[in-house]
Amino acid sequence: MSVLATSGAPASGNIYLTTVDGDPALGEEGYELAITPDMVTLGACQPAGLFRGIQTIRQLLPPQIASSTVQPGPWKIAAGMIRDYPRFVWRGTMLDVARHFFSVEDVKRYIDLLAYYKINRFHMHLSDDQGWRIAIHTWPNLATHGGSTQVGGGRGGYYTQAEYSNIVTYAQRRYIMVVPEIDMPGHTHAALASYAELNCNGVAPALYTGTDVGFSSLDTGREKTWAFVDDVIGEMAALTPGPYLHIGGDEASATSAADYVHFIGRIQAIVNAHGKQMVGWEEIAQGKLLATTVAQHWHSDLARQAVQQGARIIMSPASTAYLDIKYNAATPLGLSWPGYIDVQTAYNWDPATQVVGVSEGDVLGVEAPLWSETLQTLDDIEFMAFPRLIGLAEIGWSPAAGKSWDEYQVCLGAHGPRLTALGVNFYRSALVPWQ
Ligand code: TNX
Repeated sequence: MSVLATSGAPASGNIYLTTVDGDPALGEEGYELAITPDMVTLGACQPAGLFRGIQTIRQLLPPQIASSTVQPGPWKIAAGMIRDYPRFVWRGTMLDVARHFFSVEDVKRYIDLLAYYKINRFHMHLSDDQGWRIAIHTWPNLATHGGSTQVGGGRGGYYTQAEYSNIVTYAQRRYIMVVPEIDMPGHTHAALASYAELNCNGVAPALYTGTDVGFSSLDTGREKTWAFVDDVIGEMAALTPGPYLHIGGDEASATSAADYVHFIGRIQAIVNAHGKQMVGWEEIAQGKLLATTVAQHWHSDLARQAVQQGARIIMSPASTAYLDIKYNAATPLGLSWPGYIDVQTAYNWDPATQVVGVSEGDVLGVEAPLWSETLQTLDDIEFMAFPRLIGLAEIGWSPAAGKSWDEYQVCLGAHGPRLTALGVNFYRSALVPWQ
């Protein structure tokens, strides 16, 4: 039986949550936990802090508490005091729903797992050459035609705006901000295949189901393109309660350098006109950036140029933070273009020392992208994300000073029974002493 009561005078035997007289130094997400033989008191300044602290309580209780079936207990928790707050405000992961499409149910399940590890940003890669995954009312063919297939030629899919909003609300209730990405001016083949008038030659190409990159581009000199961009950004802004819209901007090798710079400047103004801050992959630093714009580092030193323009950086180095990269040569799923990323590599890096000229104060936070060229099911997602995403969550939350693989691997090993109880299809890396 579970009982939730509201009271200013909790009796012993309870778990007491309060934001009354919360310490402002804890910030938005920090919390204090006092566990005595009598009761558990969780205090925070903001509701988000209580939510994060509840995840800690869940993780302090025995692993069986996470089971979906009724367990006998007893539910013991060690006594002690915890004062805890994050190092970075942006602790994210990205899911590519364009190369392969994932259902609302699968996405919600993934969001639940993100919440358990205090991830607070969920970046959705909603469009790419192989698929357009969000209904845009002013350009309906994007979803109905552009979303109709996926890598390998299977049936794709798309979210209606109501379904998408449902995901956003679901995440919000877990204090996770959804950051939508519409990738432009490259990675736009699905859009070009959906509307003839977006193409230089006025002809819509056939849909694409391979895995090449860098071959498509919006025609940046065409006014129809700008009507399209403004409509899409406008609808996405209306669907987005958070301050950020991600415009992609990566691998635009089919766009000339001059057109690219022009494109970034103009789309940044459009994003701002719709009341949002632009986020883009670090290539956007070739354009003129506003200080409110955020660049996402993945594989070059362009992030430094973004910092020189006053922009802040999300650190997603492909060689350590990418969840779609194989753990090792034997991993059945994933890619290996930046090498392999075992569980130790995924944990052992520091966002403040990755790129020369990008230091702690320039870094908004960290994000682990999961590209889905080779991933088709929720089981596949879980296998690539877990346990590496836990390392990313740790990098984003804990101070760099206390970092130790020797200690971390033991803690991670203790999460084995928890992941099992949660039903997660995780990779049992031989580097980890699983319990
Ligand atoms: C590079 S990372 C890409 C994606 C691919 C990914 C595969 C980035 C901004 N672009 O288009 O899916 O590599 O790892």
